[in-house]
Amino acid sequence: MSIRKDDIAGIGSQFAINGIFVEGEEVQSGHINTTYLATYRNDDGEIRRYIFQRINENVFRQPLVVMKNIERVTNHINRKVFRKKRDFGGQTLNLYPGKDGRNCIVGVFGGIWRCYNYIEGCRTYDVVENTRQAYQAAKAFGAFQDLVSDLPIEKVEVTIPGFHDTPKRYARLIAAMKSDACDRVKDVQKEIDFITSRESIVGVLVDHLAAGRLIERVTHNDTKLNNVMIDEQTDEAVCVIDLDTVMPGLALYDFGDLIRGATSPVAEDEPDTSKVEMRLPMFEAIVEGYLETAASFLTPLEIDLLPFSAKLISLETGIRFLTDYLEGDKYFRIHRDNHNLDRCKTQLALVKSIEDQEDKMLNFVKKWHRA
Ligand code: GN1
Ligand code: MG
Repeated sequence: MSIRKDDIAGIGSQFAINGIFVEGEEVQSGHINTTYLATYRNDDGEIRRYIFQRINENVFRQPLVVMKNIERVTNHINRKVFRKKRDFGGQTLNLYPGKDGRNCIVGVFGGIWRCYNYIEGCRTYDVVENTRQAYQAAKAFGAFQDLVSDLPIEKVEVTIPGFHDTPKRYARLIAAMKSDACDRVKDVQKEIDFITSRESIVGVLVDHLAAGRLIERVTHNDTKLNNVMIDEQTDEAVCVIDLDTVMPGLALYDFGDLIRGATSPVAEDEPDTSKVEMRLPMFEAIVEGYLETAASFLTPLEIDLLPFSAKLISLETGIRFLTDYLEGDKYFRIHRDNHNLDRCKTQLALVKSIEDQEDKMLNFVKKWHRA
């Protein structure tokens, strides 16, 4: 549901922000929440912009817990960034409280809303344009993991159980296939065959975790390229956004998702899958950027599994898109018919491209590791 400009002003009046409302517009970003950009003018004429976001309660069943996680993480990061004057681009993500002092408000038309500062002079990219952007994005997500590495894991709650539990995602796809609620299975046999022939890999990371060979850390869990604000002039990553899924997770989920989102020359929903490719130079740039900020806390097994995680998270995301397609497009927002199916197909094409290059990817990681 889209809301009117007056309504955006009404939402804004519930937050503790100064100035007079000038304008507001919806921002098309992300598949889950609804986002608005609002402009305010202060008494001295200065223009300030804010992001208002309505949390999708179908996806985030405990929005107040999501907000608690975000508040903890942003406070933790901002304290450290200011204290150490560490170069993190100067701008950080801040939550603006409601006038009642809480970290979110209940909107006049319902829903849970939060307000962030708009990060000025930056933009996001859906498709990576060069290796510098890939490197910068990876460095930013590695820095994020590093900054929260001393935040005790029990301070961050699980808001979507089993979010990156690939076997659970796989089981849900099989269930969706069996019930075939929308009579769509007949159109996706090729995709189903592709996925089921890879069943043996879905449990690899959760098995390592269960056996104690991998440990949970505070992770971002949604490291899409467009969740990094990149400085328009310098192409440097300034700030990581979209902290909704910050939860205990594996560092490898974040790395894998980065490769998924920042190596292909085309968007996630490209209808022509022949254009999809995991480009090795982008992979190498991401490894270098990520390890620059994350190598100090990663274990040798985590480093060895970097290429595998890229394959697994791409497969997992393909599974999720296909499941949603079979269930009737109830989770990811769609903008056209078969949108989730197109998204699934690009993910599977990416898995294939990764498989074709997995040896080279592993060689690169090992070379870096020895250096
Ligand atoms: C969703 O909200 P957005 O668009 O950043 C999803 C991610 C998927 C991604 C695929 C909470 O992210 O897990 O990887 O779409 N977020 C949630 O594009 O499910
Ligand atoms: Mg998101």
